Amino acid sequence: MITLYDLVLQDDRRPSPFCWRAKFALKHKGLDWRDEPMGFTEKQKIAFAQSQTVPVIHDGPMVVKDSWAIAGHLDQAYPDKPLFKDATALAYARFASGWVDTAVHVALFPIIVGDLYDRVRPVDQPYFRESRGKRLGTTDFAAFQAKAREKGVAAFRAVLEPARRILRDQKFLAGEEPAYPDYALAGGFLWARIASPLELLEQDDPVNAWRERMLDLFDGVGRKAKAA
Ligand SMILES: N[C@@H](CCC(=O)N[C@@H](CS)C(=O)NCC(=O)O)C(=O)O
Repeated sequence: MITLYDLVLQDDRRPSPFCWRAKFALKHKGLDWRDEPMGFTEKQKIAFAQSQTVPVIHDGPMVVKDSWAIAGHLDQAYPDKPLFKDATALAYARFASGWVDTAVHVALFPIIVGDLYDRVRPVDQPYFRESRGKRLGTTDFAAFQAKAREKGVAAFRAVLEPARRILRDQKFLAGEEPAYPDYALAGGFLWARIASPLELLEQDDPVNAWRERMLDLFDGVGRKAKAA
């Protein structure tokens, strides 16, 4: 059985967008796994993988860290129901993941950071304050978030335009069926949903309809996850 090390917040909330990529990849392939929750200050749990971040998976003798490497491992070890059908699908998935990492997450983090901090386990809050405080230049995350939202929600919606253009014409980023580009973007939305009650999208946004489809996928694994 595969073990997935997954970031945990208060009340067993599991927000990590990268862990969601791994979970969707496992579901896509119809693979079962066992979750091992890891708080921000429990890095000793993943020391065996020489990793400071999750996801990490333990799959028999194989230890794999990093969501992208995990997707590649799963396709190699379990060729059925490929995540990447061909070189074009692989390139598109890489592009979409890179776009989510560098544009979508970057636009999202400032507008949810205060809510996220409130849901970090108290034992992990000093670590979060110190590490994210350095990144943002302040530890007053509530004030930072309030200021960021003044322009940040509109900016976040604008960042989604490339996805919106595709989703006007087709059900998923990958076509009629979801694939890794969808999982990468859905990970970002699950991060937000689990960390913050902020309503990110307008009702009539095609991205909103897509997000609903993504929440329903695989027996509603995303929808059933504890939200903010
Ligand atoms: N490139 C990595 C990024 C993983 C990552 O940043 N994970 C975050 C959770 S979303 C983490 O483990 N952070 C631990 C920390 O900040 O100490 C991947 O794709 O797996």
